[in-house]
Amino acid sequence: MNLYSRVGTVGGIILLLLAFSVAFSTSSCTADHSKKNGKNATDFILPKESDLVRIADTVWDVTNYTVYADAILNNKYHTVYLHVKDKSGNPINDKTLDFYPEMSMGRMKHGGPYEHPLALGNGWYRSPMVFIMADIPQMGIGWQLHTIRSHKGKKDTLAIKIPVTAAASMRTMSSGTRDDSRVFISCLLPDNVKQGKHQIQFLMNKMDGHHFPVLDNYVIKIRTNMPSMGHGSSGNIAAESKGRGYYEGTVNFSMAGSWEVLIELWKDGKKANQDDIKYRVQVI
Ligand SMILES: [Cu+2]
Repeated sequence: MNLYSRVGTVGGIILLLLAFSVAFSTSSCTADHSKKNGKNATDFILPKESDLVRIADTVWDVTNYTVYADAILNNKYHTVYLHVKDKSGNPINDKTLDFYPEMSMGRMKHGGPYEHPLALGNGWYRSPMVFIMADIPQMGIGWQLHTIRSHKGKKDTLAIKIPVTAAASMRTMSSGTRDDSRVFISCLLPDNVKQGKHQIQFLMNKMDGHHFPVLDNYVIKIRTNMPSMGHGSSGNIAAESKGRGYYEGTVNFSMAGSWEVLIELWKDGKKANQDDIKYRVQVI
């Protein structure tokens, strides 16, 4: 059974708490901050503010911090941006700036998959991240973006509240696996897509205490189903590793309507996922 698809039910929350209390008892993050590995020059293009959604705004130590994202934050994969300016509106480019997402659920805290931010220039920083659950009202602060600045060898952390609501269509699923225990598979497909063939991308991470290392050594097999009509489609191509935890394949929605994308995680020629993994897609 899939714990993370059942958040919202009391049973699901209790199971989640049990799972997290085991998983998050280890020490804090000491990850390597190698920020530019595997990046292309085109990765540094500045975002257009008008294309982004403003998520949060705060002032700290006479500096303005504004969080933006590709969309209103849901419990799924997002691209998150931070724009840092001084009081006069001048951009602040700080090579030491770092940030990471963390969810506080009362007595318990956990993170999610993310990459250390890439400094784009002009005060902009960008990181992909996966919110593995939505905020739960009445249970702790919820998700925050912890932003770290270093001055003269001293580190300061600013926690910026970033609301994360439940996705209309689940895009981040979890499953037990044979070799990597619990993994998270985020499908990057939007809720609605046009009829026809599409590239389909996934990000795959395992959960290792507070860390969510990427997994590159799987093949993600893809099948489709149209529940109302009892058929699938041909022309689906398994998603192969592209590095940094990303996979890319092809999915074919041969007509309009409600579809399911069913995936299997294969490793060393064997099916490795222990839970069913299914994404719902509305084809228009
Ligand atoms: Cu949580």
